Amino acid sequence: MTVVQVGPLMPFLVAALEADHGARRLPDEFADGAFDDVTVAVTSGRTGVDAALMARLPKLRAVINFGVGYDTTDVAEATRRGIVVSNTPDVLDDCVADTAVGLTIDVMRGLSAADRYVRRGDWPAHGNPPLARKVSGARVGILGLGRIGQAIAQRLTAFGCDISYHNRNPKDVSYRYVASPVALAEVVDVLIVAVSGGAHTRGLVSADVLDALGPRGFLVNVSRGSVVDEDALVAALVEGRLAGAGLDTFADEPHVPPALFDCDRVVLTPHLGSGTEETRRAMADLTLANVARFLTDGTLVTPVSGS
Ligand code: 8YV
Repeated sequence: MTVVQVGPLMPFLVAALEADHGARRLPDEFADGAFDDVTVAVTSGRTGVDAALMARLPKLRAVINFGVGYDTTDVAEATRRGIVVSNTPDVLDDCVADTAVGLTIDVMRGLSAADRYVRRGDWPAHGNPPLARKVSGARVGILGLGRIGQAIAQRLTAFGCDISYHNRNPKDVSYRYVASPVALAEVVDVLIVAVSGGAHTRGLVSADVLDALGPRGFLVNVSRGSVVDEDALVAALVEGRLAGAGLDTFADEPHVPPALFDCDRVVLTPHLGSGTEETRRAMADLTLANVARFLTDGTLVTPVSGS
């Protein structure tokens, strides 16, 4: 069986894949025609394996994804071809939820903006910055109450926040279910996006949802940039029709709309939700466990549903 890497991966994962499986990187390290041997592709949510690449890997049987999100891999096409797909659920829930809470506090309290204020020397020159908004007790809406959404809710419950959510189906939880994203945005101070990416959630946070949040509302996104109508978001922020946004993900990463660079009501982070040493190691371990299991008996430790 030939294992290959598709797209850039964490250095410690690359080292283990090379040492344990002799896994080289596609396509740069493979000559034309050498693709016939490939049976296992290890990739990340950043790159994935699309239908065109599957067509060039006729013996491919498994796509092992580093990351919980696998929207860059064509799971329907994989299923059609008898290719199984795995991801890395659970192990990153804490860190992504921590990031969501961090962005919520930062954008509502204006911490990063205040840091810039101090560094610019504005404090002695202009006095105290404008007042911020209170996080404890705020009305929080969570879009997507999966494992990460529930970890966010649990943390913000400890802040005394009033939690509502929208999900494809209501869950057996004590938080209030709201029937649509617009209706949810209408009744909260901050909307936190935690749905999975892909065709089913593309543009879910539409201009209408942003209007419903309104000039006192905040948006936090730790999911995928594709879930938000980014043009509508930029317009709402620049025109002051939204109070602020904490954004870890963007439509065209690593590119961020330049109009946001000068906007103090936005906190911008470079898709670092799971980016701690501990969690990335755990994700790499689970990725390697999936490779090992597949090579041993053809099954996966954490298959994605539908594959
Ligand atoms: C990773 C993520 O950084 O797990 C995910 O879906 O978005 C992040 O944890 C990313 O997948 C690595 O490419």
